[in-house]
Amino acid sequence: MSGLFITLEGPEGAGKSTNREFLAERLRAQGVEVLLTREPGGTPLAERIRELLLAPSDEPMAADTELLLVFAARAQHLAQVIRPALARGCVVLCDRFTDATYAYQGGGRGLSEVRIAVLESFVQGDLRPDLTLVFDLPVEVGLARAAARGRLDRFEQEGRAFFEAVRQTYLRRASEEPQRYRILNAAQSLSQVQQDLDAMLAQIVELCRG
Ligand code: Z5A
Repeated sequence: MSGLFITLEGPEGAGKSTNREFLAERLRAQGVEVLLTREPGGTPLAERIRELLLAPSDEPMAADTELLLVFAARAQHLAQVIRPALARGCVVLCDRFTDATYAYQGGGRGLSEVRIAVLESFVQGDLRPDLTLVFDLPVEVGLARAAARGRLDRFEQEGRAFFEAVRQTYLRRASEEPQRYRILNAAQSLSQVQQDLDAMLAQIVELCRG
């Protein structure tokens, strides 16, 4: 078994958190050693940076500050959790990673993708996910799910155009590199989404076994 890096991505309320547990359980049942983690966060220090990123504040956060905080948390997460787990041969299942930076800070905030790519190389070197599952759904469906949960975080307070740009960035990136991405229709019922994940399982286990 060799280490494998799988990321879960998608706009608001797409069901990543709900489905990451499901996928981890399915993989463990196949004898795969899975480490479940998330971004921003995944270590105590990176979780503190997450709090800074998500908390609504009277002082507007500059887009560059947001970008640098995201990558600062990522550098810590890579050093403390992701790289050591991959070196041990684990399958790392990560809820959001750098595709989210391209989608939110690039698409949503309008920051240059070239600048994001520079930071990506600086922080990650050559490390990229082996497989990325994009949970895709119309913006209004995702926002309704997020709103039903109650209090909105700093990102969730953005408008529809922001989330449309986020969604379109994910879809564009997936179409540019189809061998890395799998798109799931996350607007379906949860049981249907999980049937679709089950249908991909054999392929994912095959990848895990190298
Ligand atoms: N961010 C960034 O800007 N740049 C970066 O580089 C990174 C992140 C890494 C935190 O991420 C924020 O950080 C995020 C982007 C930014 N923006 N926001 N907000 P997060 O992943 O922790 O937060 P999130 O995207 O808001 O998560 P989420 O809204 O919880 O989405 P989710 O995990 O995909 O959904 P869920 O919690 O599994 O499901 C949401 C609700 O829908 C829940 O009540 C479920 O029971 C329900 N649900 C799920 N699936 C279904 C189906 N199929 N049918 C019906 N209901 C469903």
